[in-house]
Amino acid sequence: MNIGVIGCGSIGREHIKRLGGKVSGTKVVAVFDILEEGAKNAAQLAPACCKVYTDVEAIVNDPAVEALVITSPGFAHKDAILAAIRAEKPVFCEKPLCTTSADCKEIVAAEMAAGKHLVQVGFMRRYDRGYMQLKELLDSGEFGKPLIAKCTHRAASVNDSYTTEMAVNDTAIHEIDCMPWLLGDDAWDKVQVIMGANTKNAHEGLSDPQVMIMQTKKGVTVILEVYVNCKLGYDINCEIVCEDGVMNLPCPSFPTIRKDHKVSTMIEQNWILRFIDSYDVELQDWVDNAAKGTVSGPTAWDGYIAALTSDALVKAQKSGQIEKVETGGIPDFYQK
Ligand code: NAD
Ligand code: ISE
Repeated sequence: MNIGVIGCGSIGREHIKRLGGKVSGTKVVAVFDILEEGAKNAAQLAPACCKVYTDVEAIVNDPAVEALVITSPGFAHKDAILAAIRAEKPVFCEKPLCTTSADCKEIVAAEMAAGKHLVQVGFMRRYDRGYMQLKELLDSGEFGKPLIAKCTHRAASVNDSYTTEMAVNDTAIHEIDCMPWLLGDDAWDKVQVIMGANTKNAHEGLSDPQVMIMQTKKGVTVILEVYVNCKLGYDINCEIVCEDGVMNLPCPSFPTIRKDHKVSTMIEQNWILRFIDSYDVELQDWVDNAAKGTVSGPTAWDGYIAALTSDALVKAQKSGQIEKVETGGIPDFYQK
Protein backbone atom coordinates (compact mmCIF):
# COMPACT_ATOMS: atom_id res chain seq x y z
CA MET A 1 0.00 0.00 0.00
CA ASN A 2 1.47 3.33 -1.07
CA ILE A 3 1.14 5.91 1.71
CA GLY A 4 1.08 9.71 1.79
CA VAL A 5 2.06 11.25 5.13
CA ILE A 6 0.57 14.64 6.13
CA GLY A 7 2.52 16.41 8.88
CA CYS A 8 6.21 15.61 9.26
CA GLY A 9 6.97 16.52 12.88
CA SER A 10 7.90 14.18 15.74
CA ILE A 11 5.43 11.34 15.29
CA GLY A 12 5.19 11.88 11.52
CA ARG A 13 8.87 11.06 11.19
CA GLU A 14 8.54 8.09 13.58
CA HIS A 15 5.66 6.67 11.53
CA ILE A 16 7.51 7.23 8.22
CA LYS A 17 10.36 5.12 9.61
CA ARG A 18 8.05 2.28 10.68
CA LEU A 19 5.95 2.26 7.47
CA GLY A 20 8.06 0.09 5.21
CA GLY A 21 10.27 -0.78 8.17
CA LYS A 22 8.68 -2.82 10.97
CA VAL A 23 5.25 -2.38 9.34
CA SER A 24 5.14 -4.57 6.27
CA GLY A 25 3.20 -4.20 3.04
CA THR A 26 3.61 -0.41 2.88
CA LYS A 27 5.81 2.23 1.33
CA VAL A 28 5.76 6.01 1.94
CA VAL A 29 5.56 7.54 -1.54
CA ALA A 30 4.66 11.15 -0.68
CA VAL A 31 4.91 13.59 2.22
CA PHE A 32 3.43 17.01 2.96
CA ASP A 33 4.07 19.54 5.71
CA ILE A 34 3.17 23.22 5.85
CA LEU A 35 6.89 23.72 6.38
CA GLU A 36 8.42 22.56 3.10
CA GLU A 37 11.83 22.13 4.69
CA GLY A 38 10.31 19.75 7.25
CA ALA A 39 8.69 17.72 4.49
CA LYS A 40 11.94 17.56 2.51
CA ASN A 41 13.86 16.36 5.56
CA ALA A 42 11.22 13.76 6.33
CA ALA A 43 11.31 12.49 2.73
CA GLN A 44 14.91 11.43 3.41
CA LEU A 45 13.54 8.81 5.79
CA ALA A 46 11.37 7.31 3.02
CA PRO A 47 12.33 5.44 -0.18
CA ALA A 48 14.04 7.56 -2.86
CA CYS A 49 10.86 7.79 -4.95
CA CYS A 50 9.09 9.79 -2.21
CA LYS A 51 7.52 13.03 -3.51
CA VAL A 52 7.31 16.24 -1.48
CA TYR A 53 4.04 18.19 -1.63
CA THR A 54 3.18 21.70 -0.50
CA ASP A 55 -0.58 21.33 -0.67
CA VAL A 56 -2.94 18.95 1.12
CA GLU A 57 -5.34 18.40 -1.82
CA ALA A 58 -2.40 17.60 -4.12
CA ILE A 59 -1.00 14.83 -1.91
CA VAL A 60 -4.43 13.34 -1.20
CA ASN A 61 -5.37 13.27 -4.90
CA ASP A 62 -2.03 11.95 -6.21
CA PRO A 63 -3.10 8.70 -7.96
CA ALA A 64 0.05 7.01 -6.63
CA VAL A 65 -1.10 7.62 -3.04
CA GLU A 66 -3.45 4.82 -1.96
CA ALA A 67 -3.88 5.74 1.70
CA LEU A 68 -3.06 8.62 4.07
CA VAL A 69 -1.40 8.88 7.46
CA ILE A 70 -2.21 12.19 9.16
CA THR A 71 0.28 13.37 11.73
CA SER A 72 -0.28 17.11 11.69
CA PRO A 73 -1.44 18.83 14.91
CA GLY A 74 -5.02 18.09 16.06
CA PHE A 75 -6.40 21.46 14.88
CA ALA A 76 -5.33 20.61 11.29
CA HIS A 77 -6.82 17.10 11.11
CA LYS A 78 -10.32 17.95 9.91
CA ASP A 79 -9.47 19.37 6.46
CA ALA A 80 -7.03 16.57 5.68
CA ILE A 81 -9.44 13.81 6.76
CA LEU A 82 -12.34 15.32 4.80
CA ALA A 83 -10.12 15.51 1.71
CA ALA A 84 -9.17 11.83 2.14
CA ILE A 85 -12.82 10.81 2.57
CA ARG A 86 -13.76 12.77 -0.58
CA ALA A 87 -11.04 10.85 -2.44
CA GLU A 88 -12.37 7.60 -0.84
CA LYS A 89 -8.90 6.70 0.46
CA PRO A 90 -8.26 4.95 3.79
CA VAL A 91 -6.85 7.27 6.42
CA PHE A 92 -5.03 6.69 9.68
CA CYS A 93 -5.23 9.89 11.74
CA GLU A 94 -3.25 10.44 14.89
CA LYS A 95 -5.26 11.30 17.98
CA PRO A 96 -7.25 13.40 18.64
CA LEU A 97 -9.55 12.87 15.64
CA CYS A 98 -10.22 16.62 15.95
CA THR A 99 -9.97 18.90 18.94
CA THR A 100 -13.74 19.53 19.17
CA SER A 101 -16.76 17.26 18.91
CA ALA A 102 -18.34 19.62 16.36
CA ASP A 103 -15.42 18.99 13.97
CA CYS A 104 -15.50 15.23 14.68
CA LYS A 105 -19.21 15.17 13.89
CA GLU A 106 -18.45 16.49 10.38
CA ILE A 107 -15.99 13.63 9.85
CA VAL A 108 -18.51 11.04 11.03
CA ALA A 109 -21.19 12.53 8.75
CA ALA A 110 -18.82 12.57 5.76
CA GLU A 111 -17.73 8.96 6.34
CA MET A 112 -21.31 7.75 6.66
CA ALA A 113 -22.25 9.67 3.49
CA ALA A 114 -19.34 7.98 1.68
CA GLY A 115 -20.82 4.66 2.87
CA LYS A 116 -17.36 3.19 3.51
CA HIS A 117 -15.26 2.67 6.62
CA LEU A 118 -12.20 4.75 5.84
CA VAL A 119 -10.96 6.33 9.10
CA GLN A 120 -8.94 4.89 11.98
CA VAL A 121 -7.82 7.03 14.93
CA GLY A 122 -4.39 6.60 16.55
CA PHE A 123 -5.54 5.53 20.01
CA MET A 124 -2.60 3.15 20.27
CA ARG A 125 -3.13 2.16 23.90
CA ARG A 126 -5.78 -0.29 22.72
CA TYR A 127 -2.87 -2.12 21.02
CA ASP A 128 -0.51 -1.93 24.00
CA ARG A 129 0.43 -5.31 25.47
CA GLY A 130 0.05 -4.15 29.08
CA TYR A 131 -3.40 -2.64 28.55
CA MET A 132 -4.46 -5.76 26.63
CA GLN A 133 -3.29 -7.93 29.55
CA LEU A 134 -5.36 -5.81 31.97
CA LYS A 135 -8.38 -6.10 29.69
CA GLU A 136 -8.06 -9.86 29.54
CA LEU A 137 -7.96 -10.05 33.36
CA LEU A 138 -10.97 -7.74 33.72
CA ASP A 139 -12.95 -9.58 31.03
CA SER A 140 -12.26 -12.94 32.76
CA GLY A 141 -14.69 -11.89 35.51
CA GLU A 142 -12.39 -13.42 38.15
CA PHE A 143 -11.97 -10.10 39.94
CA GLY A 144 -15.61 -9.03 40.00
CA LYS A 145 -16.62 -5.67 38.67
CA PRO A 146 -14.24 -2.71 38.48
CA LEU A 147 -14.99 0.08 40.96
CA ILE A 148 -12.24 2.69 40.83
CA ALA A 149 -9.25 3.39 38.56
CA LYS A 150 -6.30 5.60 39.44
CA CYS A 151 -4.22 6.75 36.50
CA THR A 152 -1.19 8.97 36.03
CA HIS A 153 -0.19 10.51 32.70
CA ARG A 154 3.13 12.22 33.35
CA ALA A 155 5.63 13.66 30.88
CA ALA A 156 9.04 15.14 31.64
CA SER A 157 8.27 18.49 29.98
CA VAL A 158 6.28 20.19 27.22
CA ASN A 159 7.08 23.11 24.97
CA ASP A 160 5.62 26.62 25.26
CA SER A 161 2.89 25.99 22.69
CA TYR A 162 1.22 23.42 25.00
CA THR A 163 -1.94 24.89 26.54
CA THR A 164 -4.11 24.13 29.56
CA GLU A 165 -6.80 22.75 27.21
CA MET A 166 -4.26 20.41 25.60
CA ALA A 167 -3.94 18.61 28.95
CA VAL A 168 -7.43 17.40 28.03
CA ASN A 169 -7.63 17.12 24.25
CA ASP A 170 -4.02 16.17 23.52
CA THR A 171 -2.95 14.25 26.64
CA ALA A 172 -5.91 12.94 28.70
CA ILE A 173 -7.59 12.02 25.41
CA HIS A 174 -5.70 8.70 25.63
CA GLU A 175 -7.34 7.76 28.95
CA ILE A 176 -10.66 9.25 27.77
CA ASP A 177 -10.62 6.72 24.93
CA CYS A 178 -8.99 3.69 26.49
CA MET A 179 -10.56 3.54 29.96
CA PRO A 180 -14.17 2.81 28.85
CA TRP A 181 -12.76 0.27 26.35
CA LEU A 182 -10.69 -1.33 29.13
CA LEU A 183 -13.49 -1.31 31.69
CA GLY A 184 -16.07 -2.68 29.24
CA ASP A 185 -18.17 0.44 29.71
CA ASP A 186 -20.14 2.34 27.06
CA ALA A 187 -18.89 5.84 27.69
CA TRP A 188 -18.40 8.58 30.27
CA ASP A 189 -21.25 10.03 32.28
CA LYS A 190 -19.78 13.04 34.11
CA VAL A 191 -16.43 14.75 34.57
CA GLN A 192 -14.68 17.31 36.74
CA VAL A 193 -11.25 18.98 36.69
CA ILE A 194 -9.38 20.14 39.77
CA MET A 195 -6.56 22.63 39.27
CA GLY A 196 -4.60 23.56 42.37
CA ALA A 197 -0.94 24.18 43.15
CA ASN A 198 1.12 24.70 39.98
CA THR A 199 4.63 23.39 39.42
CA LYS A 200 7.35 26.00 39.05
CA ASN A 201 8.42 24.10 35.91
CA ALA A 202 5.26 24.97 33.91
CA HIS A 203 5.47 27.89 31.49
CA GLU A 204 3.35 30.96 32.18
CA GLY A 205 -0.36 30.41 31.65
CA LEU A 206 -0.24 26.60 31.81
CA SER A 207 -2.08 24.86 34.68
CA ASP A 208 0.06 21.88 35.55
CA PRO A 209 -0.68 19.42 37.12
CA GLN A 210 -4.41 18.86 36.71
CA VAL A 211 -6.57 16.17 38.28
CA MET A 212 -9.48 14.89 36.22
CA ILE A 213 -12.21 12.94 37.97
CA MET A 214 -14.47 11.10 35.59
CA GLN A 215 -17.25 8.59 36.05
CA THR A 216 -18.34 6.05 33.46
CA LYS A 217 -21.97 5.25 32.71
CA LYS A 218 -21.67 2.10 34.88
CA GLY A 219 -20.38 4.22 37.77
CA VAL A 220 -16.64 3.44 37.74
CA THR A 221 -14.75 6.46 39.06
CA VAL A 222 -11.47 7.25 37.31
CA ILE A 223 -9.03 9.64 38.94
CA LEU A 224 -6.46 10.84 36.42
CA GLU A 225 -3.40 12.94 37.18
CA VAL A 226 -2.08 14.79 34.13
CA TYR A 227 1.32 16.26 34.94
CA VAL A 228 3.31 17.25 31.88
CA ASN A 229 6.34 18.95 33.47
CA CYS A 230 7.08 16.30 36.07
CA LYS A 231 10.78 16.11 35.08
CA LEU A 232 11.11 12.49 36.21
CA GLY A 233 10.35 10.92 32.81
CA TYR A 234 7.35 9.60 30.88
CA ASP A 235 5.38 7.82 33.55
CA ILE A 236 2.11 6.09 32.66
CA ASN A 237 0.34 4.20 35.43
CA CYS A 238 -3.07 2.66 35.87
CA GLU A 239 -4.39 0.83 38.91
CA ILE A 240 -7.81 -0.77 38.80
CA VAL A 241 -9.60 -1.56 42.03
CA CYS A 242 -12.14 -4.34 41.56
CA GLU A 243 -14.53 -6.08 43.96
CA ASP A 244 -12.21 -9.09 44.32
CA GLY A 245 -8.73 -7.78 43.61
CA VAL A 246 -6.56 -4.89 42.48
CA MET A 247 -4.48 -4.86 39.30
CA ASN A 248 -1.78 -2.56 37.93
CA LEU A 249 -0.65 -1.81 34.39
CA PRO A 250 2.80 -3.37 33.91
CA CYS A 251 5.59 -0.77 33.80
CA PRO A 252 8.22 -1.02 31.05
CA SER A 253 10.75 -3.61 32.15
CA PHE A 254 14.21 -2.27 32.90
CA PRO A 255 16.94 -4.01 34.87
CA THR A 256 16.84 -3.52 38.62
CA ILE A 257 20.18 -2.24 39.87
CA ARG A 258 21.52 -2.86 43.38
CA LYS A 259 24.34 -0.49 44.23
CA ASP A 260 25.50 1.76 47.06
CA HIS A 261 22.83 0.45 49.45
CA LYS A 262 20.12 1.31 46.94
CA VAL A 263 17.81 -0.61 44.60
CA SER A 264 16.91 1.35 41.47
CA THR A 265 15.34 0.97 38.06
CA MET A 266 14.50 3.24 35.10
CA ILE A 267 11.47 5.21 34.01
CA GLU A 268 10.92 5.54 30.24
CA GLN A 269 12.01 8.85 28.69
CA ASN A 270 9.16 9.68 26.35
CA TRP A 271 6.10 8.39 24.50
CA ILE A 272 8.20 7.38 21.47
CA LEU A 273 9.93 4.69 23.53
CA ARG A 274 7.13 3.88 26.00
CA PHE A 275 4.64 2.88 23.28
CA ILE A 276 7.11 1.92 20.53
CA ASP A 277 5.65 -1.58 20.06
CA SER A 278 2.03 -0.42 20.27
CA TYR A 279 2.53 1.98 17.34
CA ASP A 280 3.97 -0.86 15.23
CA VAL A 281 1.07 -3.18 16.02
CA GLU A 282 -1.60 -0.52 15.48
CA LEU A 283 -0.22 0.58 12.09
CA GLN A 284 0.15 -3.02 10.92
CA ASP A 285 -3.47 -3.66 11.89
CA TRP A 286 -4.58 -0.50 10.08
CA VAL A 287 -2.66 -1.43 6.90
CA ASP A 288 -3.91 -5.02 6.88
CA ASN A 289 -7.52 -3.93 7.31
CA ALA A 290 -7.31 -0.95 4.96
CA ALA A 291 -6.11 -3.33 2.23
CA LYS A 292 -9.38 -5.26 2.73
CA GLY A 293 -11.49 -2.09 2.91
CA THR A 294 -12.18 -2.52 6.65
CA VAL A 295 -11.26 -0.80 9.93
CA SER A 296 -10.85 -2.97 13.02
CA GLY A 297 -9.27 -0.39 15.34
CA PRO A 298 -10.70 2.80 16.86
CA THR A 299 -13.11 4.43 14.41
CA ALA A 300 -14.17 7.99 13.65
CA TRP A 301 -17.13 7.31 15.97
CA ASP A 302 -14.69 6.47 18.80
CA GLY A 303 -12.87 9.73 18.02
CA TYR A 304 -16.18 11.62 18.16
CA ILE A 305 -17.21 10.07 21.50
CA ALA A 306 -13.78 10.91 22.94
CA ALA A 307 -14.16 14.51 21.73
CA LEU A 308 -17.60 14.83 23.35
CA THR A 309 -15.88 13.92 26.61
CA SER A 310 -12.93 16.24 26.06
CA ASP A 311 -15.38 19.08 25.33
CA ALA A 312 -17.04 18.41 28.70
CA LEU A 313 -13.66 18.34 30.45
CA VAL A 314 -12.61 21.64 28.84
CA LYS A 315 -15.93 23.10 30.03
CA ALA A 316 -15.19 21.70 33.49
CA GLN A 317 -11.72 23.30 33.48
CA LYS A 318 -13.44 26.66 33.12
CA SER A 319 -16.52 26.14 35.30
CA GLY A 320 -14.90 24.22 38.14
CA GLN A 321 -18.15 22.23 38.20
CA ILE A 322 -19.09 18.63 37.47
CA GLU A 323 -20.10 18.53 33.79
CA LYS A 324 -22.35 15.95 32.16
CA VAL A 325 -21.17 14.08 29.03
CA GLU A 326 -24.05 13.76 26.59
CA THR A 327 -23.62 10.94 24.06
CA GLY A 328 -26.34 9.68 21.74
CA GLY A 329 -26.76 6.12 20.51
CA ILE A 330 -24.25 4.61 18.11
CA PRO A 331 -25.40 4.66 14.44
CA ASP A 332 -25.80 1.23 12.78
CA PHE A 333 -22.93 2.16 10.43
CA TYR A 334 -20.50 2.08 13.41
CA GLN A 335 -21.88 -0.99 15.25
CA LYS A 336 -19.08 -3.56 15.61
P1 NAD B 1 4.79 18.21 15.90
O1 NAD B 1 4.50 19.62 16.25
O2 NAD B 1 6.11 17.64 16.24
O3 NAD B 1 4.58 18.02 14.33
C1 NAD B 1 3.48 18.50 13.64
C2 NAD B 1 3.92 18.78 12.20
O4 NAD B 1 2.77 19.12 11.45
C3 NAD B 1 4.91 19.92 12.07
O5 NAD B 1 5.97 19.52 11.23
C4 NAD B 1 4.09 21.05 11.46
O6 NAD B 1 4.85 21.91 10.63
C5 NAD B 1 3.08 20.27 10.64
N1 NAD B 1 1.84 20.97 10.38
C6 NAD B 1 1.23 21.96 11.06
N2 NAD B 1 0.07 22.32 10.47
C7 NAD B 1 -0.05 21.52 9.39
C8 NAD B 1 -1.03 21.41 8.38
N3 NAD B 1 -2.12 22.17 8.37
N4 NAD B 1 -0.85 20.48 7.42
C9 NAD B 1 0.25 19.71 7.41
N5 NAD B 1 1.22 19.78 8.34
C10 NAD B 1 1.07 20.67 9.32
O7 NAD B 1 3.61 17.37 16.54
P2 NAD B 1 3.62 15.82 16.88
O8 NAD B 1 4.07 15.62 18.28
O9 NAD B 1 4.30 15.05 15.81
O10 NAD B 1 2.04 15.52 16.88
C11 NAD B 1 1.32 15.40 15.70
C12 NAD B 1 0.00 14.67 15.96
O11 NAD B 1 0.29 13.39 16.50
C13 NAD B 1 -0.91 15.35 17.00
O12 NAD B 1 -2.23 15.13 16.67
C14 NAD B 1 -0.55 14.64 18.29
O13 NAD B 1 -1.60 14.67 19.24
C15 NAD B 1 -0.29 13.24 17.79
N6 NAD B 1 0.64 12.48 18.63
C16 NAD B 1 0.26 11.26 19.03
C17 NAD B 1 1.08 10.54 19.87
C18 NAD B 1 0.65 9.21 20.37
O14 NAD B 1 1.18 8.76 21.38
N7 NAD B 1 -0.29 8.55 19.72
C19 NAD B 1 2.33 11.05 20.24
C20 NAD B 1 2.69 12.28 19.77
C21 NAD B 1 1.85 13.00 18.96
C1 ISE C 1 1.28 13.49 22.72
O1 ISE C 1 0.67 14.09 21.62
C2 ISE C 1 0.86 12.08 22.85
O2 ISE C 1 -0.07 11.61 22.26
C3 ISE C 1 1.47 11.37 23.96
O3 ISE C 1 1.12 10.01 23.95
C4 ISE C 1 0.96 12.05 25.21
O4 ISE C 1 1.51 11.42 26.35
C5 ISE C 1 1.35 13.52 25.20
O5 ISE C 1 0.83 14.16 26.34
C6 ISE C 1 0.80 14.20 23.97
O6 ISE C 1 1.19 15.55 23.94
